[in-house]
Amino acid sequence: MAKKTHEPSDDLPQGSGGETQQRGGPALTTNHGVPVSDNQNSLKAGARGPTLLEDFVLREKIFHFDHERIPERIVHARGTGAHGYFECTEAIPELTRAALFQTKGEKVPVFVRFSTVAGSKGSKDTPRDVRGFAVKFYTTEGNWDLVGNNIPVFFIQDAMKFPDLVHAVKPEADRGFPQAASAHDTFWDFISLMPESMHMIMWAMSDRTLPRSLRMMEGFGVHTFRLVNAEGVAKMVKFHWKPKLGIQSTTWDEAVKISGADPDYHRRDLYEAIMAGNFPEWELGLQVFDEDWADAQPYDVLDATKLIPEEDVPVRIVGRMVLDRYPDNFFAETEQVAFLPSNVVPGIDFSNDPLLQGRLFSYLDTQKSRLGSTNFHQIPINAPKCPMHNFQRDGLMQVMVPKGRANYEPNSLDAAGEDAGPRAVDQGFASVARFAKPATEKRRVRAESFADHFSQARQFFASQTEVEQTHMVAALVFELSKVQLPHVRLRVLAQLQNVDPDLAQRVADGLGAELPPALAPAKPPVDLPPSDALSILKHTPPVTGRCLGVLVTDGADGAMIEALRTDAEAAAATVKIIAAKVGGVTLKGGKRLPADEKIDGAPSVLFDAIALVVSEDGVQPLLGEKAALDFISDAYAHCKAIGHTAAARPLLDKVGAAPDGFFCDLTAGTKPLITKLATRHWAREQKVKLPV
Ligand code: HDE
Repeated sequence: MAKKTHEPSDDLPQGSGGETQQRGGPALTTNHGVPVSDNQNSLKAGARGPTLLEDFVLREKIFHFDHERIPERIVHARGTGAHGYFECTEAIPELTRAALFQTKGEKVPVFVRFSTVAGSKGSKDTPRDVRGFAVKFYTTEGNWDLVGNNIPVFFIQDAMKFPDLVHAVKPEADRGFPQAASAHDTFWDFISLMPESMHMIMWAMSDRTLPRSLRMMEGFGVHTFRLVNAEGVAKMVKFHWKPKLGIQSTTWDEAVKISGADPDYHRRDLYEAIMAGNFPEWELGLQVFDEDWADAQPYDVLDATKLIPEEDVPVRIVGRMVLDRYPDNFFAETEQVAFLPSNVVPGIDFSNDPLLQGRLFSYLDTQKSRLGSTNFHQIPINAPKCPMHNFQRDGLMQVMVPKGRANYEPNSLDAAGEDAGPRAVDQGFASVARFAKPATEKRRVRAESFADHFSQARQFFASQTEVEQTHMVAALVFELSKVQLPHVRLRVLAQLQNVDPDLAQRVADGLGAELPPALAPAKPPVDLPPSDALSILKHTPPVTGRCLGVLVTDGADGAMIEALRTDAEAAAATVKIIAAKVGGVTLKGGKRLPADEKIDGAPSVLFDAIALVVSEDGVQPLLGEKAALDFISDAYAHCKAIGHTAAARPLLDKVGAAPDGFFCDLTAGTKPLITKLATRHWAREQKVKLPV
């Protein structure tokens, strides 16, 4: 007996099968514009018969789906982006003729992509890793891409070593793990054999690789570039991004726990900030110097493992960047954006840095395998916002339709009244004619001036506070504990001896290893003066942009919660309400307060400080709830400010949280807690003995 077809009936909600959904919106069509009448069912020979090959609607839909993924980036695969603008705050025509720096107050659109380096696209946001900080400026004279990192130096000096570095840090070739982690044999094996990496290792093992937020990290162009003015006079330059919110990091224990609680922590934070109108902002700064000055330094400015201390060349602020719009579509914009360090505009030029020179090839080349066509520049996110004309033609996925027959040059078609096409112009991009240091022979060598691998590594360590130094020791001990080859561990220790014997000894002690003698350095290091700009904790960041987690129970004081909210908002910080159930609590007086999060879904690692607005009755069930106790003990261990009511005392006692200067009695006022949102009481670290 033939089965009946399924008719829309009351056992199914609208749109769940069989029927066409009735709602507004444009007509659904195929990719070729044919209106589609049924988006629920394939075309079959009878209700239970085979699907027909003729069903072009189904075939097109599945065909497109099958090819939705594109290769992820070789490095920096995981990222998030935002639109915004760059505004020139100081015109510098004397330094550069770049259009975006000519007039104070002039703005150009930008697109920024932040990324981790080692992990795959689907990895977590908070590994210990360098962060990419890539900015595309859509200027009136073409796109300028400043493709930098949140650390001012790099692991290697020559592009020749980049594939080796990346192979070493990525999951090991035979076993396919670890994901998004440098704590394994092959990475440290490579590092221990590449003393030039030691300066970068100091940065990587510092809290810089554990940013609290993408909004709270610096950015650096890393290489030395050049600025060229209208007269053709060139100066050397390093680019810096300084975050308005200051620099802040999480602790290692927090980063590990955040990756479980919210693997999207950084992208969510950026999204929420922009959606709430709290637009992240950075200042663009320049360190400008000339070649004579560069020649007089003990390091080579063409060596990307070296920085220029800000005490030697102050950072001059010339602009600001505001990110005020989240992408409409992640794939179309953030995934398809293609950054190229070779994208410079008239007025900006390269240096001979051998790492930069290699990058000038790599990024153009990689887009072909990632985006599949030489026409990737036509994708809207990559297309310049100024006129673009040339004689390049055709290729896969060409979407422009050039008119006429002028696809070569020179031509004299204009003599016949035809369009002859574009022509090169005097004011176009022109390379600086002189090499920084003229090369006279073709040679595969490393310049002698690149030989000091340790002085700046030592300077970085010496510039940190004691707390930061302790974090670095702990990071090195953790990473090397994951190294299974004992000779690799020992070789790293031998390299660390050249950075700082005390650091090396502390790491050896942490590993339970004998400290081996120092490996002979290519050039003996010297003691450079410490630089405060290299430390995070020597600077106090503003409260702006921070988030307070408020744990509430039934019977809580609604006025206190309101006061916390008002004070936080006045300081441009936010508040999230956490309760046993997401439905919320009944406040003293009977009013309902909905919660933003359920207690075990929002551990305190997601907040900058916590407030315990609990009642005496409400506290009792929490005393037996692990998630509530962890909420408090973690906030305590991570040295965060804790605001509380008197009723919260038993909770604090139960987790052994002994009051100190970062405990705030909320009955005495809510403001003191808010002022502590961006700082930590590091002295607690000694008491808690947490892995830092
Ligand atoms: Fe990259 N790098 N890189 N890199 N890099 C890429 O380009 C490469 C280096 C950086 O959000 C790739 O489009 C080489 C330094 C960022 O899309 C690839 C060398 C710095 C991003 C590539 C370096 C960076 C990339 C992968 C040594 C800091 C992400 C996908 C010669 C100044 C950009 C892609 C985005 C991405 C090559 C070294 C930063 C494979 C060969 C130094 C922020 O082309």
